[in-house]
Amino acid sequence: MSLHSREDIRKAVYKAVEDVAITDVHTHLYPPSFGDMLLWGVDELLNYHYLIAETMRWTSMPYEEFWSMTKKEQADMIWNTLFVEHSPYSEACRGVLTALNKLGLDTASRDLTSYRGFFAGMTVEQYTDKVFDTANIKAVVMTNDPFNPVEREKWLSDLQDDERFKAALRLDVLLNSWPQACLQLQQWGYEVKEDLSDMSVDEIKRFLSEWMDRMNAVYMAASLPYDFIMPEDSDRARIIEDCVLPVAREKNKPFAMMIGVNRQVNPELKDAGDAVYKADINTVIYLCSKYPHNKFMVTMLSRENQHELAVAARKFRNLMPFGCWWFLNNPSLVDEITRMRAELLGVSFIPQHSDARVLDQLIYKWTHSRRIIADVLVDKYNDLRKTGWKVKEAEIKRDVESLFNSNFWEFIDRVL
Ligand code: RAT
Ligand code: ZN
Repeated sequence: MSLHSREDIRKAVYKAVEDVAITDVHTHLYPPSFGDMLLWGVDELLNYHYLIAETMRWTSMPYEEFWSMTKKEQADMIWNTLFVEHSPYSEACRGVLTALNKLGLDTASRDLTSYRGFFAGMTVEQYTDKVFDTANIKAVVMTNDPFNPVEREKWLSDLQDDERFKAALRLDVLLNSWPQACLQLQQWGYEVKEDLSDMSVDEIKRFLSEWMDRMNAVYMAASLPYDFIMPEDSDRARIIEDCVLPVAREKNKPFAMMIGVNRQVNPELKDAGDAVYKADINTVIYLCSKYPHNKFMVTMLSRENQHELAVAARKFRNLMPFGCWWFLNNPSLVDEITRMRAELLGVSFIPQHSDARVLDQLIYKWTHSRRIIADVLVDKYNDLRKTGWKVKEAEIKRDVESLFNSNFWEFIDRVL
């Protein structure tokens, strides 16, 4: 059926975006079988590091004092500071309210105790089903760190499989702290030396290959600083070129690079202490052009890098830009970045990931993102309509499915 007015298009786009079952390509979630590693419930929602940073702006309490409080006390303080004493319209605050509202709780009551009661009455398994259902999510990709001792034990034990949770092998320790990773690998029996001899390179490849298989990982990933430069004479560059990329190619899986963090500008804030600075797109260009048979998923943290990343993706079919990451996951920036990507790349990108650290965040991050992306698409299809092109409902559905789900899976499976 073709659509003859902006209003017809709006309805069709909103419906397609509402109905599409999403693959969320980057989160920090785990299945219920990972026990305490899966965070959920209102106290965790309030203790999100985005909200901790916002709370600390209002107090002169020493940071250690905040960290020594119980999780419930911290949540109380965050609630009072950001929701009671001031209006909660920052994106991270609004998100808490969207999640509670979609779960059927009365946000008008402002009654934190009653919200706590709601979560206390549910098992994590029931709640996981409810969140996937409410947010209409098909699958989420986790962040799986083999150097985290708690996580490592989970993978070495007899895990129950949950098809909704896909693994991604996270390599931050290997790439950003090689001496520490080297010691750890030695303790696990890999014959590696700090000087990265040929034997060490083979052993790192063995480690990567074993863990890709053990996790059945859909990609390898790392968060990289703003001064990540390649080519470069460094341990990180050598490990990427000699170990990560050969294994990624052999397994035909992407290497996901999340570039632009300015780490721990305020260490007292812990997870909330990282900032952003613009990175060098030429590093991405170097990798994509030197390794045309490797696939790269890339998200960059600085707003300044977004245009050049989209242009780079026009040049390299082995480059898939994804998501509006962390400080970019705000309505005004998601709108701007999605519009620009649509204009430069058409349908061939992954507009968003949630980065959810707390299960409940899937609900709000996707409610907010679906709406903004839908509004961009309405404008784009309406522009097409004005040229005389027949805008068809089935084709809108097809494109929406690509953006929110299948572009990722096709990229994962594609052989270059
Ligand atoms: O977005 C975040 O929550 C950050 O703290 C990071 O986890 C970032 O997304 C990352 O994956 O390194
Ligand atoms: Zn993340």
